Amino acid sequence: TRNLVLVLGDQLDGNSAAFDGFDPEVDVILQMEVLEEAAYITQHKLRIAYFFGSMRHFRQDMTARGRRVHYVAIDHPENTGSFETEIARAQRLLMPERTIAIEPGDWRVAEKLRRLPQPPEIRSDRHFFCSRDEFAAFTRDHPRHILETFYRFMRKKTGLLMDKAGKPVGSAWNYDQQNRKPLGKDAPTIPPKRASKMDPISAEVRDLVSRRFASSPGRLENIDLPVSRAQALEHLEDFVSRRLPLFGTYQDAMQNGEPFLYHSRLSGPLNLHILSPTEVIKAALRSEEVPLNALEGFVRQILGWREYVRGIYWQRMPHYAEENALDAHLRMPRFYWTAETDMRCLADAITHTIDHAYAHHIERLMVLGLFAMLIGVAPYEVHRWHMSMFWDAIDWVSLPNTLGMSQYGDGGVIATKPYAASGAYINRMSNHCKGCRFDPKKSIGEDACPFTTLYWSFLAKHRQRFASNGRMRNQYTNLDRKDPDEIRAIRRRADALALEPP
Ligand code: FAD
Ligand code: DLZ
Ligand code: SF4
Repeated sequence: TRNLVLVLGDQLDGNSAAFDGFDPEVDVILQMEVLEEAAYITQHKLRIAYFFGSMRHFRQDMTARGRRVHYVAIDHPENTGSFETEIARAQRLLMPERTIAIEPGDWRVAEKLRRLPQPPEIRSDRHFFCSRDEFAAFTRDHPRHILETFYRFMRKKTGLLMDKAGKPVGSAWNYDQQNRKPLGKDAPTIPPKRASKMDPISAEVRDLVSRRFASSPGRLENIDLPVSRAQALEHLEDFVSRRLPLFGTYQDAMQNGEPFLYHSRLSGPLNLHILSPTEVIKAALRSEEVPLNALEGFVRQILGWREYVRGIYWQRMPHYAEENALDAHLRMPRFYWTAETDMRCLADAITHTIDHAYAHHIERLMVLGLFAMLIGVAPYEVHRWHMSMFWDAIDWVSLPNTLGMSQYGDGGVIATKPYAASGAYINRMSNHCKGCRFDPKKSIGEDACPFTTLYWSFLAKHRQRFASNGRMRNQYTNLDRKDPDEIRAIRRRADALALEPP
């Protein structure tokens, strides 16, 4: 063997830089299913199934292209169960002149590769619009490198949604004010969930996971995720034609019993590199029926947020994982694994997570993440739970979103203020509160909404840090209208709620 080309579970792109100069006569691909990656934190059955299913379909695609794949399946008798030992075993077996890989998506794995006795040559990952070096240069040139600055920089750099004169198409950079509608009574019918078909490989993986990972969290029934390149492309087309036109309008909406609404569910195929962000954006731009508020909103998520959090991750790891600006130390409440809570919004978002290894962005941020921040869960614990439960979680994207955006653990790098809100926000954006035993308007009393109690208590507790933040002025003005006795009662109830959430 001349080159041994490592393809990790989140690198399933046959045209990645690892394949530059690939010669099928003398080069071999190495793919490994290893127990350590499914066990270093406990993981949702669908997440394990999604990785194994996608990896096995990638092997099939590569073989069909005439490339040789050395594939170590999880139940191969000689499988030693970790990347280090499996790479060493393959190197002994195949005796390559060189081992090649692209940057992994996890700092922990990158360190493992770096420390191997025969470390691979690591190539930069072309999947992303912005390389790590470019991001470093961007932050050097823009000391206040918030998302909005980065996003405009990326629009100009790529020319996406820019007109010939170099101005943003439609002459505004964003249409957020049009993108905050709740579903409401006269909302259109939500398109049915798109399910990818079961094929023999997926069936084999389903049986494997139900046998070997029976005690892992989550349900396996909804194993209909796009695992192959062909399925992912169909899924993309379906999204563009049926959901994208209303993606913007209902981007922040929540609806009881409706996990997907107008969201794309493309994070999985994107993060495993089955689809490239360029082709996803191009598919969206090709459609003529998509209004600008939807198009821009969608492009911003992929060209802006996705690239931005990756940049921050690689720039700030490893210390980023330890940041804990609000000094929060609780563990995740037990109901995050079971959905057994009286809080209807949380029960619904957790049910989506258990059933689909998925919740959409606002559920992750303004329900699941918000409650954890308000009671004071340690930010890394929230990230660990998120890594356990979501099909699309990879360290580079989960950590900045969870620890940074949702928990304010990084002290304001990703978000310039904490995403703190009361039950009133959830009530405005969803239909959860009507059927809930709590009242979103109340902050004290048996039926007071825990979010509302905890919100005021959070503001009072962190007054020192946030009262001078101009973007939080209104929030503090409202807090200051409250009577000190009421605030004392709120804080007492908040302490009790944090210890024993209902
Ligand atoms: P859509 O709403 O259809 O959005 C389209 C695409 O935009 C997504 O597929 C995704 O690729 C991209 N995108 C949107 N928002 C973000 C963002 N903030 N960061 C990066 N990409 C974004 N996304 C992940 O891919 N993996 C994670 O582990 C992850 N963890 C998160 C944890 C928390 C606490 C929060 C608040 C957000 C997290 N996100 C994560 C971002 C976002 O919630 C998901 O990308 C999105 O919900 C995936 O569903 P979708 O594909 O239907 O997204
Ligand atoms: C998440 C995951 C799982 C469950 N299993 C594997 C695996 O068996 N083999 C593999 O190559 N990758 C797996 N992954 C993804 C890794 O945990 C990790 O996210 C990436 O390797 C980082 O590049
Ligand atoms: Fe959630 Fe509070 Fe509304 Fe109940 S009242 S659904 S706990 S926001």
